[in-house]
Amino acid sequence: MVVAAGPGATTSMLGFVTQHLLHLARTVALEAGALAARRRAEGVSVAASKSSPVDIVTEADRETETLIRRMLAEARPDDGFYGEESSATAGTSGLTWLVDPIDGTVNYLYGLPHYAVSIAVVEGDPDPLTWTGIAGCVVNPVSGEIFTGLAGSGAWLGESPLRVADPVDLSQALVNTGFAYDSGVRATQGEVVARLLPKVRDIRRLGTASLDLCFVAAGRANAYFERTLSPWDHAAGAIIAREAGAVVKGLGDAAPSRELILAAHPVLAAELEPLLVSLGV
Ligand code: LIP
Repeated sequence: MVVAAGPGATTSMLGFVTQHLLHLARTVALEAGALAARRRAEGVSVAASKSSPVDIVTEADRETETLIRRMLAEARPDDGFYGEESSATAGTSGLTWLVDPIDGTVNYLYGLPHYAVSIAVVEGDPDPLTWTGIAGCVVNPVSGEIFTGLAGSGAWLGESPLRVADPVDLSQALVNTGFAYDSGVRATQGEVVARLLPKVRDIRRLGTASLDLCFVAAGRANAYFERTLSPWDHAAGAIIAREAGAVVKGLGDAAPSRELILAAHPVLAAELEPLLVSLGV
């Protein structure tokens, strides 16, 4: 990992730099979360729809991303930026910030207290097939929960270390998933879930991918899978889940991407993936 620490950088210096990146992600996520919660209390309306009539953005999504972008640019002007609500900017430092200002926007619109600010920094381009995750932070401003992860160092909820749940038999697994904004894709995803349901303990559709990944990290779910996610939806949560001991992958040897993200204890993932494939995921 070459984290702009310069030639001759010692391990402790790299550790210091990556700790600094995590601290920055956390500081910015908390400030952004406070803004999103304030706007929620003031009342939220739809500003526009994006890929489909149900894929909406609110003014608060945009305002929160503007705040995050400004704070990151002030602290690290040479880094790249790739956020859900604004145009991407390439950097010169070799690092890129992946930002979802309000993950779970539909929950946010309906006043469901389950949405999050998700911020990650990766080495390389904002491409989940090639990037190296360095640090991630996911904040739920309503619950006050702060999930963090630092590559090679661990994952935490607040100050408490996170560990995935021990593997269970598939029939005992609580599985989180989600559905796309495209109604045709949703129809297929619904059929897969209908076939999966009798084979697992139960399904949870909570509406916020970053928190779904953190819940796997915290043992609040045994597994999570979803198709059609964007890089900003899973960048931070994937680092946190991996550092808690989960495998976070795509199909076969692929990295997680729009095609599929699957997160679970490695033993459970090895059983769940072929089942999902056989069910037509
Ligand atoms: C959402 C994800 C969720 C998925 C939704 C949407 P957004 O992200 O967190 O898991 O099911 O379709 O992609 O749009 O709220 O940032």
